[in-house]
Amino acid sequence: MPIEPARLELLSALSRKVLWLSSWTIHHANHVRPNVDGLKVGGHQASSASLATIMSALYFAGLRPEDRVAVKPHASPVFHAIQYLFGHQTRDKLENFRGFKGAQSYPSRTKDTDDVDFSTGSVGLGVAQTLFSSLVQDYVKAHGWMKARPEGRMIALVGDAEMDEGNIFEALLEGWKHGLRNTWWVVDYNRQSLDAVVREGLWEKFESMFRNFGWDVVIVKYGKLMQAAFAEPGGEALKRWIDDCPNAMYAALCFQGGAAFRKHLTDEIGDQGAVSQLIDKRSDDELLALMSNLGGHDMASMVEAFEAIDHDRPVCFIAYTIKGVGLPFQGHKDNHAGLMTVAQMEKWRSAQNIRPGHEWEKFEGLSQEPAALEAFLGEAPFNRDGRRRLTADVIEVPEQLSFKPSRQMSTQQGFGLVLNELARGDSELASRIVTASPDVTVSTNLGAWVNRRGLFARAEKADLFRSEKIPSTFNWDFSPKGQHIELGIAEMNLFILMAALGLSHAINGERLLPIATLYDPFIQRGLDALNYACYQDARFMVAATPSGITLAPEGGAHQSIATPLIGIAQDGLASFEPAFVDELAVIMGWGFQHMQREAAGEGGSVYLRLSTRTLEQPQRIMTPDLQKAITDGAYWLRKPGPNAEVVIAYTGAVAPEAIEAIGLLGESRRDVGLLAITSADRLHAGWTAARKLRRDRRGMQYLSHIEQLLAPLPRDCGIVTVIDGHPATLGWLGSVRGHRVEALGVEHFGQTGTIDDLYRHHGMDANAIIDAAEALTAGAPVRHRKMAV
Ligand SMILES: Cc1ncc(C[n+]2csc(CCOP(=O)(O)OP(=O)(O)O)c2C)c(N)n1
Ligand SMILES: [Mg+2]
Repeated sequence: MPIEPARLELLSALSRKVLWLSSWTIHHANHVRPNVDGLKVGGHQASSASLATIMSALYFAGLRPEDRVAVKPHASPVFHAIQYLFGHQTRDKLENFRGFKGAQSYPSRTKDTDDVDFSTGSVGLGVAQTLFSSLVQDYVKAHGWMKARPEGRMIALVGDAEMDEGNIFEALLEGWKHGLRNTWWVVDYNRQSLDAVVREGLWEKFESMFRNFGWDVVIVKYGKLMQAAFAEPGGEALKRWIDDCPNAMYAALCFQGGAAFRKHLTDEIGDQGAVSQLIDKRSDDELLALMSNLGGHDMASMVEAFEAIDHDRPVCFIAYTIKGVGLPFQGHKDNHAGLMTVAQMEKWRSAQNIRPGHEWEKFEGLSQEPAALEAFLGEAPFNRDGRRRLTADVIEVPEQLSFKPSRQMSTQQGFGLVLNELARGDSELASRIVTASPDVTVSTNLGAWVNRRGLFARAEKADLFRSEKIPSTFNWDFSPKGQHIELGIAEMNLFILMAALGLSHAINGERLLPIATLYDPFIQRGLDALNYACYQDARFMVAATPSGITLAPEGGAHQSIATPLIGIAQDGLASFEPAFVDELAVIMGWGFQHMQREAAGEGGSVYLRLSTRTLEQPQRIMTPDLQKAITDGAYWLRKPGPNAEVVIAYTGAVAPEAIEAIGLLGESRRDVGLLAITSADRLHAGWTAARKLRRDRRGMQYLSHIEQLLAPLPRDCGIVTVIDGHPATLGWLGSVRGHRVEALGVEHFGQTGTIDDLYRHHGMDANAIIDAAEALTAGAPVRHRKMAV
């Protein structure tokens, strides 16, 4: 339906205002704000201008409150300008764009105070997140939790060069498998990236690819001015010229202006007849206005394109735009970091009737009645219900999670047993757990959980092997009530799905407790998406198994060395590497609570680094004190005496080697102690926090957990640390109280063999631990473990 003229006028005025405010925000940050040294920012003015009309069409007309948007990173100033007009962003924060606590360079859910649905920054990830968020909405709906809430559309504003990111293609494939709905991707087809002009004909590739994956494709190429000109005599030739014009040439002419267009058009299609007339009857300015009236800059075309969609199929809009449209560097290939000079800005300001000192006023320079504009903004469907961030109640977690114990177990097995126990029960906790795995469901021990809880799909699909009565250990039935989401082998998808599931409380008002399983080394394959999920404060649990070299004959390609360091360094992720299953059960219980803590600075996601190595399990009562020590990161498995000469601090699957070494050391070294470290990450974070607290509040006596544990050790006691991972993970322990440390672990890839072979090879068997202890202590040689035969 054609848009009413009065509405179009208001929308166009607001869109011009958005372009002004976003450009002024960047200009202000660079030229007006005091102390701008070092804050010179480009990368925004041109990239933002590209989307000003499209985003105005969405936010002021097309969007509904339940819709959710991922805005391409460099359109952040446009987003903030729109929020400012809505009254959700302050002038103060705009004036402080990119400054400390100011509006963020890239829209951020956690750091911006206006209504950001999905953070963006690392290109490609926000795009995929909309797809997975739509699947999560389907999940919530199928489980009967949508109540009266209407389905929202998940919308991404995508840069054309952003489409180069592989994770988008991985997501597309997964979306197709799951019958994706309610997802719109609007490609800002300005044919420019950061460095260059994009390849010719890229739109055709996009079109066929999206159609292949079951998407509708809407191409918005010509604005209304263009369409009207095409209908004039000679218009056909003009259209043909536009279609044939190479991207780089079109961009260059947009930069050069109306006269340059005139010269090229006249030289190439001028006919002394209708075509020449079409060109000649326009002034240079009019000709430039016509030639830059691509669909993405034409309010009426964009609103009509959005409003024409009356179905829930996924849609890709390819909207033709000019990077930097309306600004002096429009179309220039170097414009990504381009900034208007003060003189250019002055000129542009007066052209828009904006008085000096009135730049931030909402309706300055617009001829429409402020009251009419204000009323229009208040009635915009998207803005009607105010802020759209939802909340959900906390799901209760039992005091202790149980599991069927046996004397010999691995932590990976234990993980399956804890989930199996949850799956057998009917707790609210179990009903809110959603698992997902990139094709390693069974090999990471999720099988028992999936057998009981089933796989998720919007439509029932029975396991054919079961219906054919062919014996199989696993029940692979899909249903809308299923609680496991089957994914193909793409770890990026896994973590973006975690980001989507782990924000369900804020987006759908329904809390989910997502658990991802994967092989530990492949954390690195999905690392940017994991980081992205944490950056957005999504809440999830990752069980990564098998890990380290302990997977031994499984092979060098699957060994992980760096992941314990990732566990320490990744913000928003509490990392654990338990040795025993009773510890794991405690950590998982704590983890489900941690995932739900939402007070400022509290809570987060959880990473469990697990192992396939079967260990003799300790027979002990789990006391509250022990529970707390496990989740704080460490406890004495053997308490050192007052004159301890050496202690061994171990993490994870190397526990038997540490225990054996301590037994042998005890014969000739005094008061030896054995420290079980369940989380180097929590220990380190606690230590840092305590030091900061003591600095901030002088005189405060508070000691962190690791400081308390190490406090009784004599000054010259040595510490041997050992982990199946990089030795730096625990090497810092010596700095806590000034003890000397020998840090053992893995620094080189790839050797395969038995666990004994590899522990010996990497110097982390009992003998190596003893050697390290001897290097730290004086005294008689220690009896070594028998050499392996
Ligand atoms: C993963 C990642 N790599 C690189 C960048 C740096 N970067 C930011 S924008 C951009 C190019 C953007 O081009 P396009 O998506 O077409 O957006 P436009 O600027 O044309 O609006 C690049 C390479 C990034 N933000 N994220
Ligand atoms: Mg581009």
